[in-house]
Amino acid sequence: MGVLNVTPDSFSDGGRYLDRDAAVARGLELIAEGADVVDVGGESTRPGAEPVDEAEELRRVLPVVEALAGRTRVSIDTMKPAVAEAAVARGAWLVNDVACGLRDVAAATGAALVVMHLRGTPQDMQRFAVYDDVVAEVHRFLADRAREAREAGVGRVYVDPGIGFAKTGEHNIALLAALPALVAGEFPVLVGTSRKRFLGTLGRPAGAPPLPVDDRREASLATAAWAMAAGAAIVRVHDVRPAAQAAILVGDTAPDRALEAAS
Ligand code: HH2
Repeated sequence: MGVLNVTPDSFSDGGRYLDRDAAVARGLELIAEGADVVDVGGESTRPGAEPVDEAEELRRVLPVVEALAGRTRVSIDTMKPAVAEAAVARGAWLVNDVACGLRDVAAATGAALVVMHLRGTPQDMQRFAVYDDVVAEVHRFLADRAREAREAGVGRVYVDPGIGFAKTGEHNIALLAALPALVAGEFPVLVGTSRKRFLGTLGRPAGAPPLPVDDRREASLATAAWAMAAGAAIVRVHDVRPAAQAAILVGDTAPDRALEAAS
């Protein structure tokens, strides 16, 4: 899954694809690099991000969803029911529900759904990064929400531990280490680590500032490869080409594609 943020303020690509044509061109580039799904978002969820008005979010994402939907599977990354509904009406296949509020839209429209773990809102979520047992609590939350979605009539439900959402670096690492247990559950797993802050702190002295976003690519790829090797069905990444290569290496794609790539 390639990330396409049609926003001025996303933490790693904010402002680069705010223009419709630039966003569509980037979406086509992600497909050419090997993305099977393009995740279109019009509102940043980074810690402290400013909320976006519904009309503005619709204006940002709908033309991009519409242009890409005929060419690949499109996912809509939103917290607003009206945005999810309009995007599905324009061809989106998946509702990426980062705030656990869009189950009924997916059920009513027939779209697939991602249930992601989050506490609070992007504005205040880091205040809630307190757990007795982060793995048990997140896995239980996901299983409960995913079963509810299935019972509400959603046909395909993915679960996502929400790396970086109301989590410390230690929580993120514990959840990544526990991916095999999540994969062993009932629902296919989606994981998004790409360029996130905690990757910039790995191996750094305590108190040192995290590495800048552009220096988190190697750790992003390492975690994507780990997630695929652990059996994640979808990894959400900004840098699709290396992740697609890693998918072949870990045998995540059909053997004939791996063979083609090797010849
Ligand atoms: N992470 C981000 C946004 N959406 N969706 C899912 N399912 N899982 C994630 O881990 C996830 C997500 C944050 O990354 P990004 O889109 O790059 O930044 P921003 O929220 O600032 O637009």
